Amino acid sequence: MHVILVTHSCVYTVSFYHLDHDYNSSMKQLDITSQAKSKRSDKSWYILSAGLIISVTVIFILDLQFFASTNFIRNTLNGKMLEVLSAADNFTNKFIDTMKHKLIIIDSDIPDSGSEQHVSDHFSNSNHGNCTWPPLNLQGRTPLNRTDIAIEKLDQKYTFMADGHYKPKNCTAYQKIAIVVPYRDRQLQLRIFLNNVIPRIHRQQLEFGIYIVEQTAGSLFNRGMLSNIGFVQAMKDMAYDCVVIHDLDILPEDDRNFYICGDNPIHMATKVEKFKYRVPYHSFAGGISTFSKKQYEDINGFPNQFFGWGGEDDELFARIKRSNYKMTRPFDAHGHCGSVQHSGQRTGNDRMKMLQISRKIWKQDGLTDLEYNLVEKRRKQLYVWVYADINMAKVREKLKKLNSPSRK
Ligand code: BGN
Repeated sequence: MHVILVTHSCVYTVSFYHLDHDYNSSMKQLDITSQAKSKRSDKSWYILSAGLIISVTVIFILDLQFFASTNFIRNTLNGKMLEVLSAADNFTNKFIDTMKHKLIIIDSDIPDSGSEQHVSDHFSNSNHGNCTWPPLNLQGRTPLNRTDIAIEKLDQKYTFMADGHYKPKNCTAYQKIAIVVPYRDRQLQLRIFLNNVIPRIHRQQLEFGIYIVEQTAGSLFNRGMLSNIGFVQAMKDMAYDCVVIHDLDILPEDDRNFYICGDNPIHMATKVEKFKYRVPYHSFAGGISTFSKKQYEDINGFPNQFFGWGGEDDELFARIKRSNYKMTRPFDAHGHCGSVQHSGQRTGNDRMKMLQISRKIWKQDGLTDLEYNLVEKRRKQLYVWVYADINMAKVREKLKKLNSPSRK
């Protein structure tokens, strides 16, 4: 952090000095009078000091923001001080805006070392549309809207959507995005999801389709498999550039956290409210993550074998690494996500064991062996409802074969 700050300060000072130096040399070439020269060199001190003052102020504000993010200080500060810090946070957000093309690559070989290992430009795919990018009407960080609004009212609010799809009218979007949401029995959260996510992606001027992938009653909830089903069903509809696997209850609070794909998968749910706006652990890949079609196919999608809560996102992170991708995260200040409370899910009791087995069978367990029964696919105004039946006994039967000693 401080290396960056000191570099900043040097760059400012040196550039101010150079500005002045260039000015002086051009004056020399014009052969101006010595009086004018001495006036100019007096001025150079002003410019140099101004440079230093600006640098020190920027360092101070960035430092405030840095200290605000450390637990110790956060826990010991009272409300007043937090107000000051949040003002500093806002200032930094604006300052950091100039860096919005950057993502941070997580180096999973260095656990718990913080995420700021490398900064990469993720826009190398040149096949972009002609809508202004980055979009001009972003609102930065705004709180979630938690009001429960009836679906009919939401339909009236978002008339720009039809058949669960939106396409900018006057330009071609930067990317076409499929939002895939594994779902079961959470109608209130669904309405809040739609009322927050739709306007945010709309402001990002992206073309998008929303797929709510619901699992029939019977088997334990399988987030991984529902994600794979959503991926397949979305790609059947059109050539999406990017698929976003999105939890229903984790919602971005910042427009600058873009629903897009890059050269590497992107983990968008960096700082989630329910984890006190901190990354819960270094390789956390849950909540919201984005993949280009190729990336999702290269990692063989999510595992199908994780039934019940937990573990499938850890296996996802491992797949990304095994496929020589690096998970990336939005710039620190942009990754805030709110969470919408709901009652707990049944945990997957064998998830530790599954994580072990998956290391060996991941190439056979995922998109490549996906089997399900599509009960219904219905296009509503705000989303495509995919209703799928997953037969746990049958899926687990496959695991026995994949994991049999003769195949090791
Ligand atoms: C982890 C879960 C993740 C979950 C995060 C955050 C497991 C695997 C066994 C260690 N992983 O503990 O799936 O996203 O918590 O809630 O349970």
